[in-house]
Amino acid sequence: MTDISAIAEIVDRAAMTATEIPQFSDTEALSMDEAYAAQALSLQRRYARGEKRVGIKMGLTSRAKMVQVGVSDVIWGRLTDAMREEEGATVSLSKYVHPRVEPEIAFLMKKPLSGKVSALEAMEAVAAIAPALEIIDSRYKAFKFDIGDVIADNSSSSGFVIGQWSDASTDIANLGMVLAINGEAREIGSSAAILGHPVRSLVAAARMVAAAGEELKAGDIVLAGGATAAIPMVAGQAVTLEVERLGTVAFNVGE
Ligand code: OOG
Ligand code: MG
Repeated sequence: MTDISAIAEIVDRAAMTATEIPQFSDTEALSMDEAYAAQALSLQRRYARGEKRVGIKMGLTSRAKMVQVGVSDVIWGRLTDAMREEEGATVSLSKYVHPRVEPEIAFLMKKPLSGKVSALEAMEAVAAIAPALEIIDSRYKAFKFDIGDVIADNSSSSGFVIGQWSDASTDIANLGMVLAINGEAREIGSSAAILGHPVRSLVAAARMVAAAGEELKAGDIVLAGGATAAIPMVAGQAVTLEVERLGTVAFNVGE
């Protein structure tokens, strides 16, 4: 039988100490249920150390992301206050194993949401929308994992930066997104790459948290998932995301 609490401790320690670990699937693959149970338990360990849950992130909601990591199911993970980096901050590489950055859209919830909801119901629960950069850092060697591995590892959550909030009525169906490094465009995409429309990611989020007995709460942040492939972070990079209509969000990569 798989020891879920032992797995939770391994992934928690790996994230806390920025140390890489072998994939569980090298020896015995985790089922999705086991992996989500391990993720939930690993987050309990963070909460016990004083971190606060601030929302969730959706993952593998675009083709580009699925292709990059070779996993093609939508997944989710939890965000805590300790993962948040300020807009314009210099983010130190020392906290991470082999971080990557990817362009996202963030929702701020004004009402609780969970279970089977329509796109309209989902949008009615949104207070604001912002451009966002997610810093993902798989704790597995060579950034390689199967679906159970990545879910247990909190879906590679490790950092995020949120730009200025815009009105929730902003049309986000097909917004140009340009991820630039040191002023040079490196990944170009559209918000439509996120499940056809980012609101579908929010609909999926409501359904998936409900399956775990949880809900999206007022004040929660929901990251909709990377619209393009992620870019490895290297010291000295100035990372900027410009989203049509929503504006820009940026940070610098330090040593
Ligand atoms: C898994 C997390 C995926 C996204 O936005 O698709 C994710 C990974 O790529 O390590 O955050
Ligand atoms: Mg992401």
